[in-house]
Amino acid sequence: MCGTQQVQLKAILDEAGKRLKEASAKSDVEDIRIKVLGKKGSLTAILRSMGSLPPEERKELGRMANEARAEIEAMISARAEEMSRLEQSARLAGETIDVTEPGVDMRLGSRHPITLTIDEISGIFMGMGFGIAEGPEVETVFNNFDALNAAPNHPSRDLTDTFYITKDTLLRTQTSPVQVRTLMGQAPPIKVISPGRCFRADTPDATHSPMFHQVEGLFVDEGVTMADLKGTLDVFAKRMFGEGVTTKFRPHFFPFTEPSAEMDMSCFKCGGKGCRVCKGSGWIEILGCGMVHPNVLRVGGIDTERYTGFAFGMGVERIAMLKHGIDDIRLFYENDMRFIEQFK
Ligand code: 2U9
Repeated sequence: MCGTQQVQLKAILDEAGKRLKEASAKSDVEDIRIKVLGKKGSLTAILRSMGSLPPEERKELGRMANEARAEIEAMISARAEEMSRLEQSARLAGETIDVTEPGVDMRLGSRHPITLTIDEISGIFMGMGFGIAEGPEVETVFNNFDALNAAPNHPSRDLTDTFYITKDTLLRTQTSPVQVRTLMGQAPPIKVISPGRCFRADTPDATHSPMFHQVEGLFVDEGVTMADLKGTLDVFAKRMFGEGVTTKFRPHFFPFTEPSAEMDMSCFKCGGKGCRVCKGSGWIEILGCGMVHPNVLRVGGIDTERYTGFAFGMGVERIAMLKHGIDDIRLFYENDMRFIEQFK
């Protein structure tokens, strides 16, 4: 009986040693501990079976079993420690960062050519003392038409030309209502430009879009004359298109200004000789302007005997198209990065 158990003890010891060597994770080591030393383990079974042995044999086998147990426990804890070390170094190797690897390429965007053009125009007028005024894109019919001296039957008021929201509100057709708000909200001197988005019921083609941008300007003070208007807008044309350009003014009609004019500049491409850009004429029309109509000044409660003012308006897309040689307005709204990125 005792001999058999001694053989079994040796087998358990050898088996435990072999399996511990083969273990590849800490959990394998724990499995071996349970199978040998656990409640139902193989060594525990031998210790339990000793009760039936005569006292001499029991003592001898007990000593051997305890030695085997101590040996197995030592093997287990040595192997468990080794496994911990191996697992930790494997984890650290997995977490290693290669600081020499190239970083992730961050794609930088660029400002839209319309934004760049508005910024450039604004910068020029700010340099001449103009502030920037902004206002809502949904406006009242009063601010958009009535306050600007537009006759009740003016064609731009038509349902087919303007996007109405209700009978009394609409998408602004120009940024003038921003200056109406400024006129009604503050006393002269007033010197502002209003850049922003405008809307007209136009069918899109190479030169028309139902959504477009304008920069308008307004200067009201004592003694403001047509000479101030011409000087200011001539400086603008030179700063925007080159010091070599000259300007001329042709009479025109707007309900909100009197007298009114359109300003042409000499062609910045050919110097006035005539080319594709100026369509052979040597001149390019760039904006509309005029002396603010007294009826409009009166809406702002301004004393028209004491104050006068000039105003102007330009289409941002047109300026950008001229400056960069763009032949189709729709390119601005397609968001093709190959187009937009050229204007950084
Ligand atoms: C107030 C008084 C007067 C703004 C002006 C123009 C002339 C003009 C057009 C240019 C091209 C519109 O985008 S476009 O089609 N605008 O020619 N705008 S004077 O006059 C004002 C504005 C506000 C209170």
